[in-house]
Amino acid sequence: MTKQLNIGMIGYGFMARAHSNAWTNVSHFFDTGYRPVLKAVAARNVSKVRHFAEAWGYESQESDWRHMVERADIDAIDICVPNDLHAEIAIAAAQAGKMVLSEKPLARTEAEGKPMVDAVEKAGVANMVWYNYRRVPAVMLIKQMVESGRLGTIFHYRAKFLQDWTISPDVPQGGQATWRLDVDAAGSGVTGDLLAHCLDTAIWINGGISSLTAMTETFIKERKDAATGENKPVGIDDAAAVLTRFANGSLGTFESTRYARGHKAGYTLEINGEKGSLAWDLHDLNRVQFFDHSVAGAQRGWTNILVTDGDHPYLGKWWVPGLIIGYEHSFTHQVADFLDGVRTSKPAAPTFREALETNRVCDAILASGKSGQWVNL
Ligand code: 4PW
Repeated sequence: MTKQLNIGMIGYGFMARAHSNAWTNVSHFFDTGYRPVLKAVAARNVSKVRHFAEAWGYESQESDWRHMVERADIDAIDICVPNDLHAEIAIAAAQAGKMVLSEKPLARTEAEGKPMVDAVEKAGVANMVWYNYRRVPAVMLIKQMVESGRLGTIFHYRAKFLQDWTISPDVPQGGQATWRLDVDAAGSGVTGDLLAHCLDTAIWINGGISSLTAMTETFIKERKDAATGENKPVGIDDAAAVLTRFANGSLGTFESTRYARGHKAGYTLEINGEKGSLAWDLHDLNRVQFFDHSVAGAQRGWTNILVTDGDHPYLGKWWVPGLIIGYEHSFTHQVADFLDGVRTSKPAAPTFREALETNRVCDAILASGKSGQWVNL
C-alpha cells in the first residue's frame, strides 16, 4: 500500500523549485511505495513564500523554519537555503525525528558537517545530500561500466565545472541571489559550490582521494555587500585548479571557475583506463562517449552511447526508447532512490556521512590553495 510522506520545504529559491518538481513528479513515474505531499514551505519573506506555496501547490506556509520542524504533520525536512543554515536546521530536524535532506554541500566545512552526521545517526532518521549529477542516467552508466571493469585499471580522472556569471565587479555579495559570493553564507566559492559536484561524482566512481594540491584565486578582491551597499573584501575562491592522487593509484585533475567566459554550467568529466576511456558533458547529458580499445584495427575509435533506452539506468520509467530527458530528472531520480532507501532500509547515497567526505576534500583544497602545499587525506 502506498504511504503518504509529508514534505516540509525550507527555502523558495532555484533549488527549492528543482526539489519541489522532483517531489511532485516522483510518484507519477516511480513506484517507491510512497506518495510525497507538499505539506508546507517555510521562509522569512512572507509574500515570497506565499507566492511559492501557491505556484507549487504547498498546502501551508511558515515564516519560521523552527515551527515547521516542530509540526507533527511533517515527515521530511528538505533544506534549500544558504549553506550557513544547513547545520542548525538539519540538527533541529533530526532531533525532532524528521527525515532530513540537505542541498549540497552538506555544510561549509567538515567541522560544521560532523555534528549534522552525529545528529541524524543518533536520531536514526533517513538522510541524504542532493548531489544530483550522480543520478543523470549517463553518469550512472559510466559508474556501472567502470565497476564492471570495461576500462580496466584507471589512470586518470579529469573533471571541470565552468561558469562565467561573476566576472563583472558589479555583482554584489550576500542577499537572495548572490549569497554564493559571501563567504559567511557559502563557506567557500567555487570549491563548495561547483567542485563539490565533481568531487562527489569522482569519489563515487573512482574511490577515495589520498592527497592533493590546489591553486585557488579570488580575481575580484572587493564587492558591494548586497544589504549595506558598502564595499567589503571578498572571502570566497573564484577559481580552483586541483591535482589529486586517488587511493587506487590514478591521478585526478579538477578545475572550477566562475570566470570562464561563455560557460554557464560546463560540467564535463573524462576517465582514462587501460582498456578504454569514457567521457560525459552536461550539455549533452544523454550521451556517453566511449573509446573501447578491445575493438580491432580500423574500427577502433570513439563511439557514442545514446543513453535513452529502457535498459539504461532510470530510463525505463520515463518515455519510449530514444526520447531524451534533462537536468530536472536527476532530482526526480534522487527522490526515487531516497524513497526506495526508506522503504528497504538501505539508505540512498550520499548520506550525510558519505557527503562529509566531500567537505573534507573541499577543506583540503582551500587549505592547499592558501599554503601551496600538498595535503594528505
Ligand atoms: O549546485 C550548483 C549550483 O550552485 C548547480 O549544479 C549549478 O551550479 C547550477 O547552479 C550552481
